[in-house]
This record gives sequence, structure tokens and C-alpha cells, in this order.
Amino acid sequence: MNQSVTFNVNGIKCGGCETTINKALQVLGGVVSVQASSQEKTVSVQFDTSLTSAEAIRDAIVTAGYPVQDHG
Ligand SMILES: [Cu+2]
Repeated sequence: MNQSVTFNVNGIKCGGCETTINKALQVLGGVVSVQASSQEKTVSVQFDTSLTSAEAIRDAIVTAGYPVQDHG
């Protein structure tokens, strides 16, 4: 089943940050779509709950160098 999650990531400053996060998440198994926004300071992700989890995605954002403030 697909689920959507939006993370607040204040460190997204520009298109380069968006690209870095998009690339880091697109290679994760189970990620269906990613949209990082420097305007909104958010990362919205659609993922397959049988393959990955919001926590794993959150960890991947942090590993890419962007602390995550919260998600809902
Ligand atoms: Cu940037």
C-alpha cells in the first residue's frame, strides 16, 4: 500500500538541496515519488509501506545532510 509523508526540513535552501534530497531518496527501495521544496522547506514522499517506512526515509534525509524537524 502506498502512503504519503511530509517532512519539515529547514535546511533546504536552494535547488541544489532539492536535487540532493530527491536523488538520495529516489534510490531507496519502495520510494514511489519525492518532492523536495526549498520554498516550503518540506520533503513530500510517497512510498510503498511493504518495502520501506517513514522512519527509513527520515534517516536517509538526515544521512544526506539535512536534519529533519518533524513529520506528519
Ligand atoms: Cu542548497
